[in-house]
Amino acid sequence: MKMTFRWYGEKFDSVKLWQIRQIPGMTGIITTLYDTKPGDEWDADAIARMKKTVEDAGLELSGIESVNIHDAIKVGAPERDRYIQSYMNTIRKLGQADIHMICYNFMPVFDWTRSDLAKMRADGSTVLAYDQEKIDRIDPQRMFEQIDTDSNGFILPGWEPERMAHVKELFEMYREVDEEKLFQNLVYFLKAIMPVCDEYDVNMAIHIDDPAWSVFGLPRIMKNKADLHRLMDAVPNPHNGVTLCTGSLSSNPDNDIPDIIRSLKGRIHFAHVRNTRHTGPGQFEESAHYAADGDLNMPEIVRALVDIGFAGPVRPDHGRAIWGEVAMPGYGLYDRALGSQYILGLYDAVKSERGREA
Ligand code: DNO
Repeated sequence: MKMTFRWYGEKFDSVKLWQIRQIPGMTGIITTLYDTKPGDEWDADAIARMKKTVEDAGLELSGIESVNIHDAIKVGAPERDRYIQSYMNTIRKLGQADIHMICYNFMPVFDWTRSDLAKMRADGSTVLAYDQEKIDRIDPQRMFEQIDTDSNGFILPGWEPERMAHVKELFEMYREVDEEKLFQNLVYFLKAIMPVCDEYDVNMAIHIDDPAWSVFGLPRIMKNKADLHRLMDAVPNPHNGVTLCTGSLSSNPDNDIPDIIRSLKGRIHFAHVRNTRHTGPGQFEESAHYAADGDLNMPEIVRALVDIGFAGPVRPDHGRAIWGEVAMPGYGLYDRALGSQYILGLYDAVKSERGREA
């Protein structure tokens, strides 16, 4: 596995590439053209500049998170073919630039959802948290306003103000879309783009729904092992794969993450590794990556990734806000740097164990 760090670009991120470079074992960057909107066709020069910036800092551009999908594709609107065409053009340009992994999600309206962006812990650090009861009491438009106000002046991924200005219309678009329709629209999209992915060897890696259940009555289709396998089987091309996000899967404690990892051998193209702590039914908070700080069996998760021979990019996922850092919630430097070292420590331990067994 290759250790990577998510970075939003010079204009949008408080973290600098030179800082990321100094994290031991860090080889790559996961980034995006953060000022593109879902549906935009990416510009080849902008891709080249983004890549050069990363490489000039001594790092590799290991993949894109995300090339977001236009809602017309998700709802199966008549204009979807036009948007699929422009998505294919973007894939082509990324492939030509030697970028071979795209993370995306197929969640309606909202990307990930949290009720709290800065929940205070006993140690004075703050974390992202989710409480279904709070979500049930809030109107989606208010939810966006709250997220926008609490995000330290940063635009959060998937919560672009331009889209959120139309929350009501977006909900309207999804009125007739149930889980089955959404799934069929995803399959339609993937079948259409697979020939370009084959030609340019680009891996598509769908992100798990976060949290892994329906929010605001909207359909969610990437929630568990069965959902993932249904999609892998519906489009059996190896370029159709998964972003194995441990935090999102763990929102539902019934998900056995090491088992899911082992069952997806060859189809995991990207891994987000983080830990969460359940505080009640439908309630969790993100914790430090260190296993004992949360509920996840982190050593077993890393062991499962080694077992399936996972060689793709992995990144520490959301970190706590610590040491007074002001950053995009979840995306500061310090705790993610700590997280990466913990994951690498587990990885080294598993590898050396294996060496002794061999
Ligand atoms: C949140 C992220 C998501 C993720 C997208 C992938 O912090 O995990 O925004 O990047 O769902 O498209």
